[in-house]
Amino acid sequence: MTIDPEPFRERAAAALLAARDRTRLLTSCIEDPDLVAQHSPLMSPLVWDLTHIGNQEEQWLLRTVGGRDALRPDIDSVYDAFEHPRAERPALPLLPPTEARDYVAEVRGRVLDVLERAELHGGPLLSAGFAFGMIAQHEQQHDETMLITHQLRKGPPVLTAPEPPPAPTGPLPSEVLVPGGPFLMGTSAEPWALDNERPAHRRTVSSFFLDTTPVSNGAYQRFIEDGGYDDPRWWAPEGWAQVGEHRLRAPLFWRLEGRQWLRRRFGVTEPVPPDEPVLHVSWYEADAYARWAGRRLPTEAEWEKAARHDPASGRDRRYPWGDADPSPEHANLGQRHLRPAPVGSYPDGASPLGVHQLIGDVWEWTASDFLPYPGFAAFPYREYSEVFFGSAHKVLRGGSFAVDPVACRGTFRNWDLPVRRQIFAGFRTARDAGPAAEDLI
Ligand code: AVJ
Ligand code: FE
Repeated sequence: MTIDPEPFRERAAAALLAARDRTRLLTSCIEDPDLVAQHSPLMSPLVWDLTHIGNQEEQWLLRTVGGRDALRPDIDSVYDAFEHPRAERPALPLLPPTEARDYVAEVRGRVLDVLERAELHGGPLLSAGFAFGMIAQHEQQHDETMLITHQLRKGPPVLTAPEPPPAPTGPLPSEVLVPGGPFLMGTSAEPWALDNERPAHRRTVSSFFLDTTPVSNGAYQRFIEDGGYDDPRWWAPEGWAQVGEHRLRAPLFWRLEGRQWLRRRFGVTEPVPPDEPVLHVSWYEADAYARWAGRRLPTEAEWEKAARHDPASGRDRRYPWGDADPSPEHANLGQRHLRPAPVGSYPDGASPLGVHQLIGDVWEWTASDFLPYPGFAAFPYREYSEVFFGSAHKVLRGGSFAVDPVACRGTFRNWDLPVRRQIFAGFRTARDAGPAAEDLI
């Protein structure tokens, strides 16, 4: 007789497997000394991320959910992100690459055994397999972090991927009117949504115009050439200070050769493609561009309404295209390509109002601070979200080409410091529609 497995087990095993394939790719394409080296003080050595992935999996899935004995309790503290800031991690007694690989493989073997046949513990942690979904998302998030480290690393290219599909020809309107009114923000239904996305609650936004696509490199270049980096009028005071202190002239990884902008991308130096969403700008740069353009960044609520609300049915869906899981026709996700796709790509992923590329390509900076929703409850640990709430961090939405579908939804919230430039972030702009627009609706 076979035991009837709970329906989440297959999905959980597939999500863990997909994450591990990617982790293996990112940690096997360079030699061991490059795994141990620190390629930027902003990042951990890759081998720290690798073992941290396994250690989190051991703590949550093996010990808590599986009720099994600890495998390596002695290393918990070395791989606790809160005990050791990134800059200090190279000096820690890290497991060397071979031991790190053996450790994560051993944890995974035991976890799959737990998943397949054991009695599972954990109450709400296990509802719809949440703990497994959380750990698969955690691994994918560190895979994106490791991809950022690869981008910062000097040296010849080691990663390859096919080019994204070309954008369909034909001009799109530059902006779309999103009608004001209430919608349901956040979720209480999505089984693997993280604590900061919960609970679903009513929000009302006024009518606003939103860019049809993310801001392109070509548009951003016009800001540069118009002296955007020389004019304090466009900048928040802290942003202007960053421009001065670090002599910013352009997005991270760009440099001018003669009159041409070049960029470095995963070890390749190439001309900046004008039709691609701009990448590697800080919140301050995004904010300054928007002010220069006579516009502003959208709030987080505006972004989510544009991405989820279907005015025809009045429903709030999981994605701009509806409730179906993302496919390669919908969005540029999952490191399938090593760059954003040209603006106007993915017509099948557009929202009912015709907003493109809300999901995938580039994380989009929003105007909003990272704050809890009404009714927020930290789950399962305060250090995932709660300790970051406040005015220090800005919210990013939509996910980049480096985000896996398991860690990407219309409700998903990312956050970072407004000075950050190494993350795969761009933006789009908005403007108030004003009372006159109510007549257009
Ligand atoms: C949600 C991307 C900001 O990488 O710092 C990883 C995700 N949390 N391990 C981060 C996370 C714990 C987090 N971000
Ligand atoms: Fe982590």
